[in-house]
Amino acid sequence: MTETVFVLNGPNLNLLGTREPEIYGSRTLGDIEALVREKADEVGLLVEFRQSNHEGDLVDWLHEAHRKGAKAVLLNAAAYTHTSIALLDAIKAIAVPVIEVHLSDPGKREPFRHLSYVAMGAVDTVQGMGPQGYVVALEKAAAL
Ligand code: CA2
Repeated sequence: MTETVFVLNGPNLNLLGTREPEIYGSRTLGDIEALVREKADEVGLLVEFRQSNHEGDLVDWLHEAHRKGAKAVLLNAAAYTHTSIALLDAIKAIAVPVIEVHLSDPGKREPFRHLSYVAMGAVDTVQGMGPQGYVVALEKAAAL
């Protein structure tokens, strides 16, 4: 049976490629999805690629990944990374390993981005590599 990896993206990431290219690059979330799907085909994984601006959607999708027996979740929770105990609780509540992903390196940015609730539950973090970080995270998920 082919295993599935959920790739979940948080608020404002739907705007990628339209603003702040000096921080997030010029590629769109659709471009990143294409990169992820290419790697998934190569390593024999299915991908559920989603984005929401709503915290509860991300919580629901973490539960869904668990219910459906996903192999892993790649989670770029965007700003919710730094605020959401609800996401941390969801990550801890599910048996599916979560790999945290960020395009930028939040640790090298404003102090309010240095705390990551997601990291407290994630098995690994890939950050500061731009879109390629999603590919690296998928390779890590494949190896779990
Ligand atoms: O580097 C990342 O991937 C972040 O998760 C991006 C979040 C930020 O709050 C995190 O600290 C680090 C912000 C995503 C906002 O996306 C935009 C897309 C286009 C234009 C402006 C923002």
